Amino acid sequence: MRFDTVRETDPAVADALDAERERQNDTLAMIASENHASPAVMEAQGSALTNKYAEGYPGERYYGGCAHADEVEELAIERATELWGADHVNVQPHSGSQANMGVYLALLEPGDRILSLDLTHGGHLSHGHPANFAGQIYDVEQYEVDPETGYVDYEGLAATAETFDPDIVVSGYSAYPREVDFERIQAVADDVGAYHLADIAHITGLVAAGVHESPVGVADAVTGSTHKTIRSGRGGIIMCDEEHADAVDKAVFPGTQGGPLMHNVAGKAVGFAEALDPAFDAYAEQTVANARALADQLQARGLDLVSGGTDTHLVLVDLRPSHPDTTGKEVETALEDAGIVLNANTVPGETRSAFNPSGIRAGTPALTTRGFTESACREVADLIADVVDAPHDEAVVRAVSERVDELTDEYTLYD
Ligand code: DSN
Repeated sequence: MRFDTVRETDPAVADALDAERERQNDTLAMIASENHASPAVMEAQGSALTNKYAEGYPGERYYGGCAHADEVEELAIERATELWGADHVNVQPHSGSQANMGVYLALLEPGDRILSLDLTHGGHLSHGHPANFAGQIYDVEQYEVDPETGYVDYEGLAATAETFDPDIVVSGYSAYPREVDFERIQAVADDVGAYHLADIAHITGLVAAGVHESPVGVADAVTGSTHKTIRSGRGGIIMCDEEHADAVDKAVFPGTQGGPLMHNVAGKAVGFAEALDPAFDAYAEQTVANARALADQLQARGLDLVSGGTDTHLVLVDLRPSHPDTTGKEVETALEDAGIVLNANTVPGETRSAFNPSGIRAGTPALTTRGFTESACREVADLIADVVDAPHDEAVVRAVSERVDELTDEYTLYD
């Protein structure tokens, strides 16, 4: 894709699109929620379905001309059902946050109580942060990770559930490197008569490949995003038992959304088919092996990891013990100058601000898509550690940048 047609009519946008493709080719994408979709997924997302309104569901649309929209949505549903094994799937949410909104609308009343993990401990805005709709519409209490271990404090969660009496318990996180014990959280929800929403936005691909425990069939509802570890078209998904199917569908449309983004649903369908190929299971396993290699080498270089390692696709570095005067933002900026793109992140017990926090989060889904294996990830850990040790040393940043150039040439992305 060279954006030749866009260039004829809109060179300014074509320049930006070309530059973004080059940026992705020439840098290491280590934002844990990002991945590189295949050319087939991107082509589907750029298709004529972007023009189509298809309010409703296959076979029951409010507009005419939906035959092909129906075909595509049915394929996405069929493939998602095969990947995750849910009774019912809704592929229309525009994003993971929209998927969560749909579940809340389906299962809760305004003012009901949500028990979820604190944002600075790895949770997500849509789990009830005061700046988010969920924190404004619902009554939110939060649980935390154990400050000693960095693992979810399951006992604290159970104790808070006893006193708070939530209507829903939310599991599944955005900056949590360890396997989530969905069965244990379900038991807490059962004890207090609450629903359980498992938000697997980050780990959809790991769950589909069987390298992380699945909450499907355990939790009342499972939400996810479709472009992270699962590497399909951009957007969200909801999975649930038949019991909640009708309420979930009505909550997505007409409850919280209008017309589905059918071009993105097409991208989901294409990406889900790719994920059904056995090669995807190997990809997901390699993603976790790469994150472990990254974690081991970062630790060998003296960096402190929340929870001491990872079971997933991401690591969370707490800079305070090893580099008390260096902030996550300083490291993020210096690494971007060197061609390694990750994000500054809050850490449990955060003592700085959300904009300039004490940690960095790094993930391996996109590097693994490029073909990186453990040895290359260990080298990337060394490059990151070099910059963490000297974020303002131009010679260090330049040396890392030169090595990144060699790595991106070796592990090619898009032609
Ligand atoms: N923005 C995503 C992440 O980086 O985790 C979550 O929505």
